[in-house]
Amino acid sequence: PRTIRLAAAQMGATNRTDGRPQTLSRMLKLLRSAAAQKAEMVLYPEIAFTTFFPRYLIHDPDELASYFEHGSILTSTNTALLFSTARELGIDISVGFAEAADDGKRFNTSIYYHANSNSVLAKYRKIHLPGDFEPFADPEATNQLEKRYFLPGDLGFEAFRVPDPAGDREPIMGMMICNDRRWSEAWRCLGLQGVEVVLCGYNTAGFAPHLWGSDKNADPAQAETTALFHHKLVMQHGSYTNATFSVSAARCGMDDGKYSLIGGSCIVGPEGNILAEAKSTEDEVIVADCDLDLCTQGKTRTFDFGRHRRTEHYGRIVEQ
Ligand code: CDT
Repeated sequence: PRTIRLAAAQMGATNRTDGRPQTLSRMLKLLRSAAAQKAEMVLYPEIAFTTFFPRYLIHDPDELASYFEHGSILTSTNTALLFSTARELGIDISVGFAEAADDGKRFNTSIYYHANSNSVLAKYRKIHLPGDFEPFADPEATNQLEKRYFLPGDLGFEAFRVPDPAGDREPIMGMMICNDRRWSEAWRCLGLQGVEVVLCGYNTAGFAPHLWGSDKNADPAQAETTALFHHKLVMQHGSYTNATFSVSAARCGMDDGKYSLIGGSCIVGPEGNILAEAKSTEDEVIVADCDLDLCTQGKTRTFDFGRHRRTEHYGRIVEQ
């Protein structure tokens, strides 16, 4: 078996006023917990170092800039400690953050940090940006202004092999970010590269009727249940139909005492089975042992793409 122990570090409420040191110390605590449980890789949520700021219409450029990471994520004062600690503990990290690139472009990004080589092995920039450019007219609505603050990712869905100095497990991994997980095309692009572990951090609103286009008078608890159902549905479906493990990590809880985000961080196997699942909507680490060889069954039988796909009929998928 090619078994690796994977973890998700779910993060609970993170408010607009929370200082970065406070949030970073929570991330370090989660890192130590994952390492103590002998996880070899831990996934953090989308935009993990701050609150989920795309929900606010921010006019002040300095405030907006404060949510972004500028320069090298490995050495910047706001983030360096996470990576140096991961290196000391010998645990890989995948983490999401708002990226201010050197050319001035801004992306919703995640990276894979490889502790052994102290390097960023792969970078992904979110492709499916949900929500709107303009805020809703209703001041009570929860906004999702990702189209305002980010450009669509320009790096594609590139799988990558993670070196395994201790052995020959070398998992093929791929990253997606939040809304990407709802799109079968994203999964298939990774699946076609033989992906064995898909990593996906997310911030998913619970009760937010404007965003979801649902009834404003709906029961908030029922709306949360539906949002959680859709999250698990796509993680399990994507994992199964691409014969891959997946790890998802939520930023969740009640931000600013007002904005609810679902939990439900989970690790899913290649048959679509849930192997581990968060119980709370707070800071929590989940772990699972994942034998990558279990992907072989799906990849060589039901979802052997080379033998069974009928691409001559799929043209519409890539038409504009
Ligand atoms: N962060 C993110 O991508 N959230 C979206 C919300 C959808 S808004 C209708 C998600 O797909 O979970």
